[in-house]
Amino acid sequence: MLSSKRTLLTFFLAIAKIVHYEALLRHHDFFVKEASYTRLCKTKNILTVNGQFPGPTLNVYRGEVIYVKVHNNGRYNITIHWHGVKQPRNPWSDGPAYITQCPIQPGDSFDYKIIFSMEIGTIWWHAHSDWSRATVHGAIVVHHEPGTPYPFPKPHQEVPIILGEWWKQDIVQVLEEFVASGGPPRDSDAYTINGQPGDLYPCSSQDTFKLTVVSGKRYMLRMVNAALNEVLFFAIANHSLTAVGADGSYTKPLTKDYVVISPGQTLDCIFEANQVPPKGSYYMAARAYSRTNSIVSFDNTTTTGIVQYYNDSVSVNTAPLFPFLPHYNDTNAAFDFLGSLRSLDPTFYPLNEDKTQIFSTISINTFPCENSKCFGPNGTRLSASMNNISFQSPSIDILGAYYYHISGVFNTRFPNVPPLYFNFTDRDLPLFLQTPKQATQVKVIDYNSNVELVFQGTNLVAGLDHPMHLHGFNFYVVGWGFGNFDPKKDPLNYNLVDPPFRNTVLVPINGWATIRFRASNPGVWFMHCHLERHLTWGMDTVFIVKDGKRSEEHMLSPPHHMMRC
Ligand SMILES: *[C@@H]1O[C@H](CO)[C@@H](O)[C@H](O)[C@H]1NC(C)=O
Ligand SMILES: *[C@@H]1O[C@H](CO)[C@@H](O)[C@H](O)[C@H]1NC(C)=O
Ligand SMILES: *[C@@H]1O[C@H](CO)[C@@H](O)[C@H](O)[C@H]1NC(C)=O
Ligand SMILES: *[C@@H]1O[C@H](CO)[C@@H](O)[C@H](O)[C@H]1NC(C)=O
Ligand SMILES: *[C@@H]1O[C@H](CO)[C@@H](O)[C@H](O)[C@H]1NC(C)=O
Ligand SMILES: *[C@@H]1O[C@H](CO)[C@@H](O)[C@H](O)[C@H]1NC(C)=O
Ligand SMILES: *[C@@H]1O[C@H](CO)[C@@H](O)[C@H](O)[C@H]1NC(C)=O
Ligand SMILES: *[C@@H]1O[C@H](CO)[C@@H](O)[C@H](O)[C@H]1NC(C)=O
Ligand SMILES: [Cu+2]
Repeated sequence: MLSSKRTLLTFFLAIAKIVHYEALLRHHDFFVKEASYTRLCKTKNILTVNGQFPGPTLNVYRGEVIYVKVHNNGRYNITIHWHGVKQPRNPWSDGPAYITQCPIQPGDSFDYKIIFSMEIGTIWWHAHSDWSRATVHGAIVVHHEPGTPYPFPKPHQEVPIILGEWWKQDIVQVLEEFVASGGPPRDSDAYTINGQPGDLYPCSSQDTFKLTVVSGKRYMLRMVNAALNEVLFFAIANHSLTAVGADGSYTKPLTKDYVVISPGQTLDCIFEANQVPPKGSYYMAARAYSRTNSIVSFDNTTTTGIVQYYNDSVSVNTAPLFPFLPHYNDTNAAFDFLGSLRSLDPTFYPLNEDKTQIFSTISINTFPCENSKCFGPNGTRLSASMNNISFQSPSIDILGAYYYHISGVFNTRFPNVPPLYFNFTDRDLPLFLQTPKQATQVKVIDYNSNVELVFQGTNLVAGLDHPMHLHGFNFYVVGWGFGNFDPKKDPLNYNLVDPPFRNTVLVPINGWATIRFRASNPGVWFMHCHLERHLTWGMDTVFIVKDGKRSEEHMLSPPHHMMRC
């Protein structure tokens, strides 16, 4: 009797635990397949995960390990990257095609082991092959262990807000046309909020994303910029936003009327439903931040969603109020927000000692046209580089080549400094500087060394803001500024107290940014501009972080199902 009671109790405890974890499954299946979607009055097939656009949100606890089996039921090669997940010692499941794996071919599957560590809040997942990430993406929400409070008042509801970019054309065609032309890509036709363009676009008002709120409650927006090529401003009319997290790390609360989010970045923002009756309804809206010269065009449309109060009879027939958004080219507004984010983490360490220092230019470039039919400036073919090396994607993955000692795939000569110092941000630069070298060059880094990397934007071809993303790490953004980096003066102003801890830094147009991280994660880690067109053009490199001495400082062995190219 007693024993059966005890069994029963154990049983109920087990049930309670199962129920608690039910929503947070450790094994997931992602079926990559085409599905038909209608946007902007036009129906087309897009690549999706499980037929959903945006794809499913993964909910996990901090420090968990989960498995996602990706079944490629589509027509194209694909890989998935877990953006912002450090994957300690496990580059095998990081995802970028030909960097850490061969793509999953149609009909095949691959089981990703995703190792979470210190990430908290919102990060995301997306395809990392060709331009499939346009529609193959979704949020990852990393929750606290049960019972641990947030470092801010608990929101009433948490809502994913995934910002995307939509083309009427098939994205495979957009990419092919772009590569063939040598010019810039065709601009997108719309931005989207949770897959919907919103009612400023034709045929879209029916399905505009709506968030119904209760007066007096607090809401947390779990925001991802999944757009391919544009940094975005976002705001909600009459409601300020308080950022409390960025790129899977808490920030000191930062309250603004608008936020800025680059491709690759995530933000956790809280707003209060604080309007008094008649409460009305309010647009949330996003549009591009794109400052450049006339060579670069961009999609200047605006996507909207609606914040609607419960039980509000007044607003049903009145137009929602529109928020203030800074002008497209308002660099000061963009960096007023980005430059004010501060890390909350009290364990910050400044990484001052024994630094490996790298100074890398990031540039748009041109090649002479091979067939006199190129649409870059003056008939050239556009390109991009870091330290004048335009990264050439190999046909055997770099991780496999490194692990199995296959020579001829890459070399380790990525330079610590640019080949030439010039006035990087000058208005007029000589044309001979524009042509880069093409190569597959990586940077090898000792285990546990402190790395300091200064990105210097240049005004070659067109100065632009570049969101630079590093796999395998978050880094501290200790400084940034406009113009040329001054190695004597600028380090004196570094924030070595509470710099933001990010995985993607927006380097200001014709300016610089300095990041620091400890290379405590052995493996092969891609570093690239998260504007998809610049990634394709070669604004990329790879860090190989060597194994440490002890076995627990070694890269894990490849899983037995790892495919080889
Ligand atoms: C797909 O991946 C395989 C394996 O790497 C490769 O041989 C093939 O060329 C790829 N196909 C395309 C269309 O890129
Ligand atoms: C909302 O904001 C607009 C413009 O920013 C302002 O004119 C209006 O008074 C505000 N409405 C409320 C209800 O706060
Ligand atoms: C957007 O760009 C188009 C084409 O360049 C232009 O005609 C239009 O005026 C622009 N709209 C806005 C709101 O700037
Ligand atoms: C909406 O109004 C109904 C009826 O007055 C009330 O029962 C309900 O609680 C209200 N809902 C909210 C979310 O305020
Ligand atoms: C931004 O655009 C406005 C309107 O097109 C223009 O007047 C202004 O000079 C631009 N500012 C910068 C910094 O390019
Ligand atoms: C570099 O170029 C900028 C923009 O043309 C100019 O203002 C600055 O004076 C130049 N710096 C030097 C050192 O020549
Ligand atoms: C990049 O390298 C090419 C080829 O060596 C050279 O022509 C060009 O001037 C270099 N550009 C810069 C900015 O260093
Ligand atoms: C195009 O050619 C003209 C004339 O040679 C030159 O002034 C201009 O800088 C070139 N532009 C680019 C982006 O190469
Ligand atoms: Cu870029």
